[in-house]
Amino acid sequence: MTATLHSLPKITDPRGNLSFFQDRVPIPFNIAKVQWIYDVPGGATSYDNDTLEAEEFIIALSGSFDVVTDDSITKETFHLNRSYNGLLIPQGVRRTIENVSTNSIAVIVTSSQTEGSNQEHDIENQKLDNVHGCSIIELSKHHSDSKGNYSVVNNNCEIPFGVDRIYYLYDVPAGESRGGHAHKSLTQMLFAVSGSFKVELDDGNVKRSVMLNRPNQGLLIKPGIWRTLDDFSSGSVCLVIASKEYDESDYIREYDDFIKYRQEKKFLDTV
Ligand code: T46
Repeated sequence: MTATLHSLPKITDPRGNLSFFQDRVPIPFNIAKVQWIYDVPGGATSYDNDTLEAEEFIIALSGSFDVVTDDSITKETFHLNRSYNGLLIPQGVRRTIENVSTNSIAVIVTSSQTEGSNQEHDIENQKLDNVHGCSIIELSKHHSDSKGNYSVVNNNCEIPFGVDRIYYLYDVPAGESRGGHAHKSLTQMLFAVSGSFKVELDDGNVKRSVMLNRPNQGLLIKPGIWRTLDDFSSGSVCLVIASKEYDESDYIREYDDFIKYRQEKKFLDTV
């Protein structure tokens, strides 16, 4: 089995670009672990896969790098430099990331978790939360002088839910804003893996603003919270780890409907 390149959807509008993938679409596995590599010194060689038992999907969210694969018969080099292309590494194939450009971000999604990472969280059946229930979670920043930094999220371990979908916002023009809606049941973590942006949270009563500007600092957004993202710095990338697959019927896109939804849901929670 050799590695293969896959194109991801690239949804372009005046607010920038959005690409996404989810469990088994178009990757052939369920997402178990997500890691991102950043602050890698230009030209460095970085990171082999830690196990040959897992499948991987690798994306250059920013900048570029080579992925050199070796299935013990053939060695191949893939140059990744587009946010909407991903490289699928099958089980049993060794890989190394090389020739990393300055300021690049590599995202590696894996089909198995880090051993021992099985802390369970229960976010189902929660009552409607307010903006103060949306916390900032600081992930460990694993560091090596020659290889840069990386952060890791395992399903239900570092974050309080299992990952079903990943999407990211990039090439957002200065002055544009994204979001401006709420979700009925989706929980998400937002990371500024490059640059910075502001997130305004609104539970219908209280508004709260959070600035994200560190690749290892994520904002947990619970269901039923209106969110708007703006003040994107140039070259910023918002990586989102989501608890469910894409479903347009989960969105509340009109603010009046959101206020009605909050009022009705609060009533139901109290009976
Ligand atoms: C959120 C903020 C932070 C898909 O087809 N699949 C996907 O996984 C996503 C996320 C979007 N789409 C489609 C739906 C729309 O036709 O892509 C188009 C743009 O989506 P939207 O206008 O919702 O993009 P944003 O940036 O306003 O909102 C997104 C997420 O949708 C939302 O969940 O919280 O980012």
